[in-house]
Amino acid sequence: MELTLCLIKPDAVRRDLTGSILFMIQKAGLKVVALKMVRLDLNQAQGFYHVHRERPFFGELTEYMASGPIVAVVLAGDNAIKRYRELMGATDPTQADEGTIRKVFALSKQENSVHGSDAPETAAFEISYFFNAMEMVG
Ligand code: IDP
Ligand code: MG
Repeated sequence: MELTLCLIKPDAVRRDLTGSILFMIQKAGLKVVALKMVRLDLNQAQGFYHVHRERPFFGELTEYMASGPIVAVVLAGDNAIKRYRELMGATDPTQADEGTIRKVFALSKQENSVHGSDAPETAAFEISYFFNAMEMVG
């Protein structure tokens, strides 16, 4: 059993796609073990994406992530990190496979509707960024 962090990003929450995205995730067999809606301020968005701080899109990305509420979700399952990344699709929705969340919902490479952890170490950091132990069910 593995854990991964999903974020439903501001573009998707704004368009009332939270339920549709959670439906796709649950239909794929990933289990929701923690969930909350939050609004990050700019500092919090910068902290979450600190690995990208040298990238040219860092300023725009963090402003976008702080532009409205997001939904943070911890997903559990066998091989959950890889399975959820496959379900999300490529970062750029024009490159994403048919049937993936980003292919169906994303607006652009930046406003791509969802985040997913990419490795066990990043998943541990990202989950702890949003949730404490009491907020996660077993
Ligand atoms: P990922 O979300 O598919 O793991 P990353 O490379 O980790 O992609 O980038 C983090 C986020 O930064 C992306 O989901 C997207 O919102 C944004 N991003 C990545 N590359 C670009 C870009 O070239 N232009 C604008 N935004 C980008
Ligand atoms: Mg990433």
